[in-house]
Amino acid sequence: MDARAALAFFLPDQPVVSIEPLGQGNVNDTWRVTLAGGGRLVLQRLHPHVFPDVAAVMANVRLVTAHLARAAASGLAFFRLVAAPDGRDHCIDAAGCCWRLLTHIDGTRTLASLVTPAQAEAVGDLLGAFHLLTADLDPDLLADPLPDFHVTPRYLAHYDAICRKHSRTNDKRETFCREIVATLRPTATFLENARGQLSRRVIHGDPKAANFLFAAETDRAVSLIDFDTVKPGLVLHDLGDCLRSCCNRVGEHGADPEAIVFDPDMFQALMSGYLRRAAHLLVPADRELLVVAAALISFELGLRFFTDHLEGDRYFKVSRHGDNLHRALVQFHLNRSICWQRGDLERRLAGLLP
Ligand code: GN1
Ligand code: MG
Repeated sequence: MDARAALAFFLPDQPVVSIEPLGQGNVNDTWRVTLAGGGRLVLQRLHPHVFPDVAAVMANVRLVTAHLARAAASGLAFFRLVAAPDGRDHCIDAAGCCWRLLTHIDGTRTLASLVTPAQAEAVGDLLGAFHLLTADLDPDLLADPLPDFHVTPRYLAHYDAICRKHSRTNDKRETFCREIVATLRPTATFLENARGQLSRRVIHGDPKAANFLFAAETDRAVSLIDFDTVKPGLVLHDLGDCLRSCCNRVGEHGADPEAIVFDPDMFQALMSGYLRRAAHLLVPADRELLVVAAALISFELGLRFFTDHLEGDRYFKVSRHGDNLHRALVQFHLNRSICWQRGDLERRLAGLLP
């Protein structure tokens, strides 16, 4: 099925003016659809290998979007699912791919990476709002479409299995990655070992910079998108992922991985936005392990990119072989930058806490 055929399923009688690729997602395919009346919608095809349990993903998206619909009054607007005339909100094509249609949030823009502390503060504020708005949603009502997602030791076990299958090359960058993984291996269990003391809740799962929508003309963050990874998890999975993404001003594809810096001013701004709204959601162990979580999620994502590179780019989209190796280097250098600055970051965080 192609995008036009999928649209005909959802909107059988609506003339479509254009269908253009949208965003830079690493996994799914997304298009912006413009209808004859000028209305816009977002069409998506889920990656069948990454999301084998489509029913679980769709059940979560349905539950969370309905829950967030109450947020309209708070000045935030979240997308909704658009159903076909027969009421179905997704369809599976002959190749086994899932298609769905979403409302478009007009008057907004995305940023592949953040550049100003004001943007980071707005993101922290919105992530806090998302956690508050979903605080009364029992995490156990959600399905778990990706059971090992953010369980770092599982990614490490998979990496080990892949290394056993593939012989080593002499590529210096691959050697660097292997050494980093060997060095960081003991840190992989840090969050898993502390699970009992950490807040478990509904998480977004992927609150990277590009998943926040900003108002077209200002640095106000007005929406959070991409709910495929919404699931029960740790608040530190979300904060760690948001920090590793938003405090890296050159983004995940930064030209020179060795020059990647985790920006402490962006960290302070993001956390001040989050804490102003949602400080009471964090327990003492969440606060103690926050900087560790940012370092760990950087390591984890680097490990995921590097493993996918070794496996032949089966999970993350690439334009050429080597893209995942480059992305892995960026995350490993980011981890180093966080570790070098840990004392300063923890002092800054302590200064923000009530
Ligand atoms: C993937 O597909 P996208 O771009 O929303 C990945 C995230 C990573 C992110 C890094 C389901 O997200 O975990 O943090 O790339 N999503 C999945 O850009 O694995
Ligand atoms: Mg995502």
